Amino acid sequence: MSIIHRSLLCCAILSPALAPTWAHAADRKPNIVFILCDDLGYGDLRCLNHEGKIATPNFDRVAAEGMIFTDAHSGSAVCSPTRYGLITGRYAWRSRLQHGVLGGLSPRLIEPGRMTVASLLKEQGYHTACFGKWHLGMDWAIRPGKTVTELGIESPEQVRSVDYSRPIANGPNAVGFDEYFGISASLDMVPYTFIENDRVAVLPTVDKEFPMMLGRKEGMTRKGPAAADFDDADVLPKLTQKVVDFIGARSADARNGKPFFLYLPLASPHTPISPKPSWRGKSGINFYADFVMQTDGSIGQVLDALDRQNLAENTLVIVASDNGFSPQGKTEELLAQGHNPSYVFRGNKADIYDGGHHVPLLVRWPAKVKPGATSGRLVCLTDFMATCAEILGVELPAQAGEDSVSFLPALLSKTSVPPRPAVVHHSANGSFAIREGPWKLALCPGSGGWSAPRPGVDDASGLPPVQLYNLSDDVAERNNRQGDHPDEVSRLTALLEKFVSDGRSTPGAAQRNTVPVDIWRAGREAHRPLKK
Ligand SMILES: [Ca+2]
Repeated sequence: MSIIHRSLLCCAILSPALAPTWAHAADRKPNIVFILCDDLGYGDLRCLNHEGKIATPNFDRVAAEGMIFTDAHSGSAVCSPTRYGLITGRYAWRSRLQHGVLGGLSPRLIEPGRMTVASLLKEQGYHTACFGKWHLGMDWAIRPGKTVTELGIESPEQVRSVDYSRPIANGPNAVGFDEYFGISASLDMVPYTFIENDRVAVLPTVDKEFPMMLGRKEGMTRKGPAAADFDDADVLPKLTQKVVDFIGARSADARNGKPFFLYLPLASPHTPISPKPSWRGKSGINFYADFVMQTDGSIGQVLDALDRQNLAENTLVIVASDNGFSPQGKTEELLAQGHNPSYVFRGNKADIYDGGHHVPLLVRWPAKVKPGATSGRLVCLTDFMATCAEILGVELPAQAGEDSVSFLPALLSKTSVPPRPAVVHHSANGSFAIREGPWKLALCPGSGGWSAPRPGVDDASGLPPVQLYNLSDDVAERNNRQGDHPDEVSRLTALLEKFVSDGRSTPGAAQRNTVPVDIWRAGREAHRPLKK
């Protein structure tokens, strides 16, 4: 896919004070490290929640040495669709995946030929690597006569459908990553074995399952094929070591004009919540809080590795979460200690409420970003792609990054940063919301996810079919203003309909969604009376 270079143009349109710096920086592309935590709540980080009760010195260090975004959102309230949006710059609800998540055996979700952040950066001369939880599907060798669920978690019997000894097609290597090491999906999904590029590292020869939270009897992960030596608690340390080794191995090239892009989608603090023995009890709260602390420790190891190699100055480090806090971390136990993992937001993971998708976003880039900075800019994780493109002075083609808006001007603390166009939110059951300025319109009567009113569980037929909140005076989304502001409801609905029909929410030529999109489906279903 061709990319229009505009480095010269870039210098011409920048302010005179900035142009010489940019001209120099054009020779020194930054290394880029994106650390995506799994189910980490906004309120779990001390730097974002001063009332928080979990020590997070390394997250706090990234914030202190860089910029905090206080109004950042994942493209979805659950794992797979957020990852799709992060990697492609396009909302996942334009893809085949209209609700829920993929399983560990699901086929590839990213459409063939679609540009990804990795393919973009590879084309720009980067060495690209992904270490961690993929959860975007890959084409396993399916045994003759067998099937796996295409757009959801496989059934228990389908775990036997795959010939694990054969290569896997269309995984991370097929969408721009030179190197891949990790697990195919969430750590509570089969198969329990590492994958190195297109092969399982160790053949699964036994069946395993793990406690959803260490030491608790109330739930286990899905049972299925596992490598004999695979242990859930080893995943975070192993991924961390991989990254530390990678930074060491790539440092000479990185200093000599071959920068790296490292995408590190951690599997923590998602279930199975299994901190290593050395972290157990550290928080004094529960094993979830301990696991957050261990995740923080891993981030510290990544930062230390960059320091050791003298790469920190020109490495863009971004830390975020793929969705809000999951109640698997035991909300009541955390609240009892005065720790609200969802901060002041309503709901949690899976929800259309902000607790579902209002996520931490911390960015450190000493060469460019002032330390201790805060931005209230509305950001979506889909914006990563356009941000990378602007850093490199390239223009995205019309058929890439359809929902990606660069936040580089905010990072550089430019004084006149145009506001971001409205952001579309999406919940686990496929409910839509649109947010512009203080207004947020949700096209469903309840949470669209796991908190009350929960679709299919709580009867929402007596509630208004839509919810309109003014977040400037109602950040907790308690006062539905849809009846008072029908004009806002109409305006935001029309804007969302336009984003859908245009196949993009950014300026540019209209594009096609991969499948037809019905923005009312999930809300309509949730608004029907429950069957007795
Ligand atoms: Ca997640």
